[in-house]
Amino acid sequence: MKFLDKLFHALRRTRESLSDAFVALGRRRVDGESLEELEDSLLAADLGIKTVESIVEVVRKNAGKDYTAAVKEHLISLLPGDSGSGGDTSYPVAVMVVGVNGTGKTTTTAKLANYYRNQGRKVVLIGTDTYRAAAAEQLKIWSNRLNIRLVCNEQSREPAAVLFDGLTAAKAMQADVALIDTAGRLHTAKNLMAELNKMYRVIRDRFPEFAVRSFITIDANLGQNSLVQARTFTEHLQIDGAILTKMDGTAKGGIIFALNNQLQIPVKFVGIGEQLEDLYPFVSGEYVKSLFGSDHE
Ligand SMILES: Nc1nc2c(ncn2[C@@H]2O[C@H](COP(=O)(O)OP(=O)(O)O)[C@@H](O)[C@H]2O)c(=O)[nH]1
Ligand SMILES: [Mg+2]
Repeated sequence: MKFLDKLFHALRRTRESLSDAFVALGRRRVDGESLEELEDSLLAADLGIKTVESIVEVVRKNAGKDYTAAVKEHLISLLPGDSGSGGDTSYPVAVMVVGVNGTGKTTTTAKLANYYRNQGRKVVLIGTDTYRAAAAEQLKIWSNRLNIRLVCNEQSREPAAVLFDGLTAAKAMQADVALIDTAGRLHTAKNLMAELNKMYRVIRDRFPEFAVRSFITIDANLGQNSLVQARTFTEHLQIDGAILTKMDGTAKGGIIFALNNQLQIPVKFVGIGEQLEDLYPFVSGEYVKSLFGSDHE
């Protein structure tokens, strides 16, 4: 299956939740009542109140005309531009993958390793989730499958120390990309943020030759709740982009609009499955086309 077809397939439920709303509207006259129904349906797709209100406004302004085209254009304008698509950066780069447990950090770290390697980059994996034995094991399996070097230390209780070792190895190997899988839970969110900040400083102060990027994984299934989680991270850490995971199979994919709008975190990648290649470097025009998808129908 071609990749864009796969993306289209993965977005099916979100697309249905959006297009159902417009199909219902299309059968009726645009008036107060039908617009209110549109608003309710769009809210159910987790677009967030601000985004929904702006869409309804576009429909209202274009009532009697082809408002679908205007809505598509409007949605594209709400998404980050394509210049920042994927993981663009200078090299070498240390990429921290942060986020709440279960949102897909470890899987995404492996997918990113695959992505960067396919771009011709030399990659190292660093496993700093030293709080759970299973975490190291999971990353080890990916590293074997990818045949990419992994630096981790199950005996260590010091993520920053493991990171230091990992970056030392990355430097010695002249790696282009060091991908850092982090812990998602400590005793408190405060401890977690302090730990992540410490790691950030290790890169910045001890390995200044590395650019730093931190990406937050956000589970699309959590809808608006995921924004609350993400806000905690952005309040404490420099976050350069979001990776929206598990977009396959969810109807709540509208969250992508709220994310850019409310938290000003540009989406860099979208996870559309559990395999290594199931990572989509985000391009807004393509994405919106997949969400409405008349080309494929
Ligand atoms: N369907 C689907 N599952 C995903 C995706 N990303 C991660 N997962 C699954 O989500 C679960 C948690 O992922 P994991 O990487 O362990 O999360 P972590 O706790 O943040 O490291 C695993 O079962 C993954 O296979 C995705 O894009 N789509
Ligand atoms: Mg993990």
